[in-house]
Amino acid sequence: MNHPKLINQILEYGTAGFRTKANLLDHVLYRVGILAVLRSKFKKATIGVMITASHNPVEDNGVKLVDPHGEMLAPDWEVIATDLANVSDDRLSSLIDSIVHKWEIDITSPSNVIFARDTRPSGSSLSASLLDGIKSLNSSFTDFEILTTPQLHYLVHSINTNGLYGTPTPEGYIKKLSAAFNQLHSNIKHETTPFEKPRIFVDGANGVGALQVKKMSKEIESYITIEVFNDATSGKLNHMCGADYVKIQQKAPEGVPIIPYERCASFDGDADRVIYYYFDSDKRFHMLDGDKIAALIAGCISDFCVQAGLSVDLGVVQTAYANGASTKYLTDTKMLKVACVCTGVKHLHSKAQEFEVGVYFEANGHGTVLYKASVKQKLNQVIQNGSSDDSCRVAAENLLNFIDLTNETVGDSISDMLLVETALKIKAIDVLMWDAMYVDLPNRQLKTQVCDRSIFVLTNAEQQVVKPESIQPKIDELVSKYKDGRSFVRPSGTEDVVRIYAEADTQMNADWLAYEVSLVVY
Ligand code: NG1
Ligand code: ZN
Repeated sequence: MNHPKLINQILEYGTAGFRTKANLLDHVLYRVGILAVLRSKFKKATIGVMITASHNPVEDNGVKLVDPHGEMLAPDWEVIATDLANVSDDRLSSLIDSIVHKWEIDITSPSNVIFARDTRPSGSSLSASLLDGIKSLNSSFTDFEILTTPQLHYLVHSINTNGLYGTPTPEGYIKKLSAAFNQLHSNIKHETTPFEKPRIFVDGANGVGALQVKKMSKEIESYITIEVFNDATSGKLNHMCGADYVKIQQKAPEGVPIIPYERCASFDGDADRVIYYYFDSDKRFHMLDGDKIAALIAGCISDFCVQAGLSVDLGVVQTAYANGASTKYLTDTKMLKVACVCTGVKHLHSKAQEFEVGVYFEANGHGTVLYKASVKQKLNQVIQNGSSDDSCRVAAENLLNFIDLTNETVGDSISDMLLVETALKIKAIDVLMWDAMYVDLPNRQLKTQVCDRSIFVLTNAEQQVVKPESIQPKIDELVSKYKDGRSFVRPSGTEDVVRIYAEADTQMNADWLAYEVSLVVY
């Protein structure tokens, strides 16, 4: 038996696919290879497989499937994935037969699987196991080796649209984004504010994002200087650096110089999240997270639409982790529609699809923008009509390039960073003015281990506990003691913990509220 299952621990395909210690994953990767081929035959399309554990420690690894249009695996196949990963070796072949039978898969039809991995040392042997699984069903495949998660999503979508979305190569990805960025920046002219060429410090989390952003920076160096730190040459992946570290610790990563008012961006280990930050003249740290990125980008798109004379249905999708001040700013000041959904990209992505333009971001910096085809048609119409108003046409062109600069398949550190840089330039604002859009409510996120996190049943976009019944009244009581208080708990989908979130009028109060709530669930 190839890649025998040597552990009894049950692994579940969750929001991040399978994720655990790398040394427990060999048989899982082999079986995911088989799963990807079956999915490819079923969908009659190319399927992607990404080997990564994102922001988690370097000893962990994980694997997730990418569906034909670069989206997450459909929920009904998450169940199949879980079954395949956990079945005993002697029942594996009969389970495969029953999947083929139940889903009426033509096993003789062609299939194609593409895969890539992040920079984790365990990645190459896990990708060999995956390949054995793919080969066991004689599928065609391409190993793209080390890429960011969003690059793989881009490739899957590009292949399945025959290159319509972009040239289906890693170089095609760099070219598509850099061409859009250069075009936008050559269009932007500020008569009154001659901006210097901007500079940004990137914390690459010692991962794949550092390698890829260096390639990108060469293509766009006429308009921006990107200096990369924590660039995977020596430091440990995600250790004291990266987007998750910065967001959760609310402090700067190690390895990036501290220069007041210098814009800095931290990526995570597979480069699908980005968090901005800067220091003021007193060397005080200020963070601009996914909520602030969403506010900036949504505002910029809304301005483009107004200038192009278009009315579009634009909405912002958040989760309960969004800072209360950001929700208030978007609804009260910007008058935008805001939806709150359960944590996990698939929930945000599908809600965003309901809008003509759906901007979705998790506070942790994962997000993107989705555009309905109708928006692109309307913009092309404005350009074709040769509007007498030149600013109308320029705005339409700019928004079309903004769309091309967006990785619409999934959150993307590089693409999102370039969108932010473009929005700042277009609005002629610096990081301070961006930060001043609204003031974050002080907040704290904690996590705690519990005996069995599966006992938690939640409602209202995971903001209230239904079961165990005793918990929610206690949280409500604690929250009522704090000015501007808000708090919720939810079991993590990626770690064996329960997360606690709290915000309040002062940092001390947010810390206390989070601590007190953690005692309720402990
Ligand atoms: P869990 O572990 O379920 O909280 C975390 C993030 C999600 C999402 C997933 C996938 C927070 C609070 N949670 O999920 O938003 O990004 O990882 O990686 O940031
Ligand atoms: Zn990630």
